[in-house]
Amino acid sequence: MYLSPMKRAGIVTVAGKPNAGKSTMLNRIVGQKLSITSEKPQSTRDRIVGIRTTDDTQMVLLDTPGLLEPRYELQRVMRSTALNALADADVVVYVTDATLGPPPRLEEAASIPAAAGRRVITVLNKIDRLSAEERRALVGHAPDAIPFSALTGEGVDILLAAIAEQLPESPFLYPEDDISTQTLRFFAAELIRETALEQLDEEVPYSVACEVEEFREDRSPVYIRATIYVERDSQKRILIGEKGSRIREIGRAARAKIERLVGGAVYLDLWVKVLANWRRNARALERFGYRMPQEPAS
Ligand SMILES: Nc1nc2c(ncn2[C@@H]2O[C@H](COP(=O)(O)OP(=O)(O)OP(=O)(O)O)[C@@H](O)[C@H]2O)c(=O)[nH]1
Ligand SMILES: [Mg+2]
Repeated sequence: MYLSPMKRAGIVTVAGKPNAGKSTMLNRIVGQKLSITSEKPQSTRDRIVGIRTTDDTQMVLLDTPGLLEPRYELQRVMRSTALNALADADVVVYVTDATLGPPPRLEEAASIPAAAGRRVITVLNKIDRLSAEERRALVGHAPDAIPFSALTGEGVDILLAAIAEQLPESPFLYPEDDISTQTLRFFAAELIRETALEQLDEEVPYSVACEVEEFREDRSPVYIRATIYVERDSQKRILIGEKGSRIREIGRAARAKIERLVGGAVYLDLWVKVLANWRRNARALERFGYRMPQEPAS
């Protein structure tokens, strides 16, 4: 009798310090741009789900906000989101920035207690930025970590094999064709926020939130009405720019990204509003869909 080999499936949480390259890695592994990326730290604020399914293995990858010491409510929510995703993990991929030298242990980097049984694969990301000599020295210091580049794809096969080996035997958790559990509407809001991150400087990008109020897929072009929120009038003026030039440029670039996402023409109706100090306001955070801490974040 022929028995088909047992499948493997599980949750793979991608965690680490801000700006280490977690989101770029998730996109590389899933093979599609899902999670927004930015050269500015703290771009990811929520748990982003990306699913990679091959013949016998399904990885449900959770991208997470960079781990840091929170200074205000939004950062507390981000930290608790990351810690909850770590608690849910079958396997943790700890992404570190190779240009910063030998990485501390995850527990140290994240100021969390060591958890017995947590399976952690450490990745030395951005290895493409090291000289051959720097690379040899780093690998000597961290022999168990995987040299990796989310940018060039170096190390991907080694990482995927290491993850697969650690995943529990299990039937698939989602249909084989799914690549995420989040909606197009959610990703559209994220792409608008990513574009704002690209085009704004200093404090303004951190004060930006985006809400999609209407998403009409039954229309052609797809109609999307969205609002970018900032925290102060002065930020609103910067965001709108001279005679509306800045917001028009953000809208144009964001629309092009959303068109790639939905695979068709989009009409983006973009507005700017002020919601004073929303980052420090639990009610506002909830309204933007950020997950409030279920337990006190450590
Ligand atoms: N050279 C190089 N740059 C990389 C690599 N991976 C990511 N980057 C860059 O590093 C920056 C941060 O990448 P992200 O993927 O946004 O980092 P993140 O860890 O998700 O950051 P947060 O969400 O803010 O915590 C971006 O400018 C990326 O293009 C890599 O392997 N090599
Ligand atoms: Mg990120």
